[in-house]
Amino acid sequence: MPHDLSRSKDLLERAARLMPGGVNSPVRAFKGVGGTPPFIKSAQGAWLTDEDGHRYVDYCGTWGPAILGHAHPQVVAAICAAAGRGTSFGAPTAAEVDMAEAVRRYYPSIEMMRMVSSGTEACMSALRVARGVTGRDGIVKFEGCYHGHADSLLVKAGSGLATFGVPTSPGVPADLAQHTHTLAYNDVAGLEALFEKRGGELACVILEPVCGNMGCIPPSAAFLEALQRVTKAHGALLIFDEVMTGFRVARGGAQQLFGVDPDLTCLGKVVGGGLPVGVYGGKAEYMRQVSPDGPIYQAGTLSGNPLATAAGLETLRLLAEPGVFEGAAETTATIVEGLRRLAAEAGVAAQVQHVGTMFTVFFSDAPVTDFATAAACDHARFGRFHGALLEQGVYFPPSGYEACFVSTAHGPYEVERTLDAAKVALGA
Ligand code: KE4
Repeated sequence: MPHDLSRSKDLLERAARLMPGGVNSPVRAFKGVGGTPPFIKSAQGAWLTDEDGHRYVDYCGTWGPAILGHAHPQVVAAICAAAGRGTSFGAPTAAEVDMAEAVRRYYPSIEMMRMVSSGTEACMSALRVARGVTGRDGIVKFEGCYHGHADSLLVKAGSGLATFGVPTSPGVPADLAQHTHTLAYNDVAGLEALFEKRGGELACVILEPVCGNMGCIPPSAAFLEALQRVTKAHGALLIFDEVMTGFRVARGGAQQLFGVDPDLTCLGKVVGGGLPVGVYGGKAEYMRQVSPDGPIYQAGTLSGNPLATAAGLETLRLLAEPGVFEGAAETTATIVEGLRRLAAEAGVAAQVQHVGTMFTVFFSDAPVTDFATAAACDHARFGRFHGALLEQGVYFPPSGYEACFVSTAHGPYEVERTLDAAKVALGA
């Protein structure tokens, strides 16, 4: 008996008259899995509550930020205290210095940085720095990787676009898109050939160092080695888009996990503790080219906003405590092992791929290593799996091209509820 979503249905009808798809970000519309998206009324710890009173163990984690769970009391208190001192000044604050010093401690490669208000802004600005310092227009990205919706990056983007099967977005000027070269993730030969042919034109390579926007896909060691080698050999910058992987695959992100020293890094999500924050930064020689020190322009009214900075600072402070991240990573491993066991027992072809506190269930009989193999998975089955989980109070991200996120608030009870629901949903 499908659970009653009357209030959500009514709200969706009203919303759809005023917002495309009735949502403020496409993937929230559930087009990738079907059905009515529950409108969420509140969230606490690992749990969501929708407008019809249904509760769900949450694995969307607001797409990554909620690593401490929802409405963590100390994060909420920090936001409230900041709000009482004023929500925005448009002037420098001590908290921004504290935030930059905290980010630097976690990411030694980020010698200098700039705070912005979203991952899109961070990636867009990092591209501009790479193009500005090299004087080159060409960029390289990988099919299925998503770096926000800046024009140059909406070329075979993953995530929402992949769900809609739209390889490029209308509205992106062709003479801009031509500068974006798209390769297959983990394609070492393709990367080497492109640089052999066009190395002198390429400003940078940008990638998700562990993919999350076509599901959770780790890089091969050979791919990571080639990325560092060819960018250095041809004077192009290596940009790690760690908006999702930052503080998720390790406290210090994929660059800590894999021992890579990228030229530029983008952060978002966790770094803002659920409020709008992005960060881009890297080697000082490059970042000193950014206005007002240098000629590369970038600005933002709410950049370094006191509330977002307070939420981010408190999140990073709590995450630094020994055992906090490790606990969420251990919980993730327990869930992943349980899902693998249940799929095997049910005779279901599934790859459960995970790194740190993020994982994806791919319905495929072979490991998923790039966009082509992600697209070849049984996404109709994922839609049935997702719907059956939702009916039983477990909320996975509404697309087979996304990653599930585990928080420090997920405990044994949430794991038990999740695996019990998955046992049923694997038969859907
Ligand atoms: P935002 O502009 O959405 O803050 O960040 C863009 C972005 C950049 N880089 C990576 C690796 C990202 O994952 C994202 C955004 N992630 C998606 C989830 N796949 C956000 C969810 C959505 O689009 O609604």
